[in-house]
Amino acid sequence: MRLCFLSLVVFILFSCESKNEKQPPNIIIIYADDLGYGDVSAYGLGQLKTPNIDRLAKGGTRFTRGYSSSATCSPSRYALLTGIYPWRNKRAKILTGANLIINTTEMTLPKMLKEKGYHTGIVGKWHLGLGDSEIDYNKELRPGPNEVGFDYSFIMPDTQDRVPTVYIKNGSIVNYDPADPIEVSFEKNFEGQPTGKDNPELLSMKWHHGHNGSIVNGVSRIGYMKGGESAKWSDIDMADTFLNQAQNYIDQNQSGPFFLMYTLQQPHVPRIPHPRFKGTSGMGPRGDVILEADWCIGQLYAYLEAKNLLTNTIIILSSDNGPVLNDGYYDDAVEKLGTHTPWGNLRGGKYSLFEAGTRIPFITYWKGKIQPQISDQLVSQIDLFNSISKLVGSKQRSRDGEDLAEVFFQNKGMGRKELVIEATTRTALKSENWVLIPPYKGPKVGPNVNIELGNESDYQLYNLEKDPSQQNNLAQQEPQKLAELIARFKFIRGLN
Ligand code: NG6
Ligand code: CA
Repeated sequence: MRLCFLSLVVFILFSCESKNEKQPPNIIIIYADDLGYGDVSAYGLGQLKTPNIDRLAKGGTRFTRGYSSSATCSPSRYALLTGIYPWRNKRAKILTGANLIINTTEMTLPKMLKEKGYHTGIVGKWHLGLGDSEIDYNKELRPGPNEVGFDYSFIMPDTQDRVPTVYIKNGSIVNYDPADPIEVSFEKNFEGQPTGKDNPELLSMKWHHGHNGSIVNGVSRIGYMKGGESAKWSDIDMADTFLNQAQNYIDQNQSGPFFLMYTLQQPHVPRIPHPRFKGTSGMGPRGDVILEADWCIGQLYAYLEAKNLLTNTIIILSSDNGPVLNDGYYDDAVEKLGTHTPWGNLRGGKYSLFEAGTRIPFITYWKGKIQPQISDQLVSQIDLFNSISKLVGSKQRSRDGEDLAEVFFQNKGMGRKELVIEATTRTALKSENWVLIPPYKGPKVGPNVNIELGNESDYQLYNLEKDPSQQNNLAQQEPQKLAELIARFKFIRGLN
């Protein structure tokens, strides 16, 4: 009898083991919004403490030369999901109330994973557009995430600073009341609706530039909105809402394999932490919401651990673009920064062609599989499609990504040799340790945001190995290198 019982236990253990071995790993991409290279303490360059991100960084591969595809949001997200350079798609620009910019016939990361038997979900910020003609928020909002490969979606449509300030679950507005229809305009206000411009007395956080439209929860946004009272989100609860959604998604799909995009709203403006985090960083709301995001990541990690999912789940953490302090509200981001350096030792920030625009925290973590390592291989989010495709045994390959599965998930192999990055429709080339920035018209420093954008009347050439902060333009001294990189840049971009 006892023997019989024992062999049953052995059998069960063995079959669980072999099921896990055969099943491809779950994949979670944690994607922050405007988190800088120096904002994560594991990078050792700033003052904020992010212990939960650090745990992933210290237990996995922390990339020192990991790039987003663009220095702004929508283009980076487009490239991550498609493996296609955003500058190939005219509509892949910062979106405001726009239509979906991914063609529903296009191959995407979640579609590819679905083909391999994954359940796919996205929770958090979307910012890739909705619908294919004029958007009516009182109807199903399709096509959207569910039409480009996600089985489940719980999203905010654009950003916290844009209307409509509502969540959308699988194409429908959460808590929608048909008796209170939603109207949205980015051109003009609806009669009788207060705005940040006309009613500053109603604001709990004042706008600095842009962001003077409809007021929701004491904060004025980009655009105008009327109706939808019961559907409006609570900003202070957003982090908890997305975390709970992410955990529910994992709970429901724990038999796996699942793919979850957990797209955090922090630290994009308006920065409105839950009161639990208010004042915790000493750096004002920007620091506080980063600590809030870090806490959420810790909670997600603990949840996976409690469910025994850690050894069969890959966690990839990154950010859609570099940091910005004043992005449109008076929120003390500049005043309370102290000695913290969100951009680390890099030049520029969000919107910039300089390094801090696109070089961002980039970490891959897989307990027991990826050994702790700091990697200086050149990698980009645009490579995740091909690399994950390789990992799960799919034959799908995107046009612009490279297969860096070994670099991302196996502590070996070589990264890219070269990469084109984008910043508000301008592009630049990274080639090994060199950076080429073509001449662009426009201000050297972005008005209001006070970030060096990379615009110069002539070519700029930097050697990052010797000059990580891009202080010495070598275009004059290195004519041969310059000519070589100009030729490569024009070739890749198809310019002549
Ligand atoms: C800009 C907004 C900025 C931010 C950005 C998008 C103004 C003046 N500025 O147009 O606040 O919302 O768009 O950021 O409105 S991103 O991270 O989603 O790309
Ligand atoms: Ca962003």
